[in-house]
Amino acid sequence: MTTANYHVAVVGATGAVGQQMLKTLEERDFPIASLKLLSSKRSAGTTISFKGEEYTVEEATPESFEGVQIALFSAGGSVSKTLAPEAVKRGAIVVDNTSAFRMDPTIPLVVPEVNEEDLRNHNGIIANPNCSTIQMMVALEPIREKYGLKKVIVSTYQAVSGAGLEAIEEMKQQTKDILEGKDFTPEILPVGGDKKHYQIAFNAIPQIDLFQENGYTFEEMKMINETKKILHMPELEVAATCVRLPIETGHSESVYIETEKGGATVAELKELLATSPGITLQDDPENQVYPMASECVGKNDVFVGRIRRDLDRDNGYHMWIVSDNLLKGAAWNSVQIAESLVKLELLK
Ligand code: L14
Repeated sequence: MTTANYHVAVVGATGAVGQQMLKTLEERDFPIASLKLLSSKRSAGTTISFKGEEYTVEEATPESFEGVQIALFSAGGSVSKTLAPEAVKRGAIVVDNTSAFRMDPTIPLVVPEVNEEDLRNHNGIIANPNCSTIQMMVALEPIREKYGLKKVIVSTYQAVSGAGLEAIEEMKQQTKDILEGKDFTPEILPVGGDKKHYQIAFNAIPQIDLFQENGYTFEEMKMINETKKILHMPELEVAATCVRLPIETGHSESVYIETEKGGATVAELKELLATSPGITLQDDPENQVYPMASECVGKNDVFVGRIRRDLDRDNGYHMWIVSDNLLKGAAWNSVQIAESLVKLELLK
């Protein structure tokens, strides 16, 4: 391990993910020589405290990245598209938490527990996968490695914080308005940029991100395509249905898989997952032990439970996978990538 300290920038520092990035950098005691907090013009001027010091958030411009060695981006796809190449031009490595570069074949898409070695092929930008994809990858990789994987069918139960601080506010205000019998007008969810908006309080909305021509949403296609890329399995059969629930933070997933080799018992899968990196097994039906969104908030691990053998197929399994979408789904995975870059001596 080197003992160097690094010049770090966080782009989108005032956002839901940016705030968790700062908290995570602090907690992990990432070796920081200097820290720049950047944002859109709108949030510039805000002050944020980090390790007891006050920082003023500056508007991100190409020149902001002079002297920066590692930049964590989470300010939306268009900011990443324009500014990430500018940061790289100035010598920084970018860890990008948007969908801007994830499917670019020249850019590694990394979950450190799964494909850390892909970092070695980077050209300046590293993509952080979608939150729902990340937690599923951590749980499935040990099973893929030992038993092979043929098919994955996932349905998600996603929290609103992935859509940002304004979406959280909308859910809370709506809940209050409904309980008080007041009128309200949905303005953000399911997707800020789409034509219609629907009630999220006391509801379940089967749309996350925009619809694609094939009838799947972009969030569903992200899960499908990113899974194949991270596992290096273009032939893997994957289907996804992504649903938004009125939960502030913590994504849950009902996942059905078919393994290549059949016959593993539930006890064997439990033992495997309990001893795999980044996973906490919570699976004891007799004592009503299973993962829940409300319990995962603030924790870095992926929680797995409800593991059952399919009743009709001896290579089919069902499970419930839960994680904090702002941490392992975003901020922690990004900081973990930064730690991996240091460990692999890829950060100059
Ligand atoms: O692809 O609305 O990084 O919850 C993650 C969360 C996009 C939208 C991504 C949401 C996103 C999303």
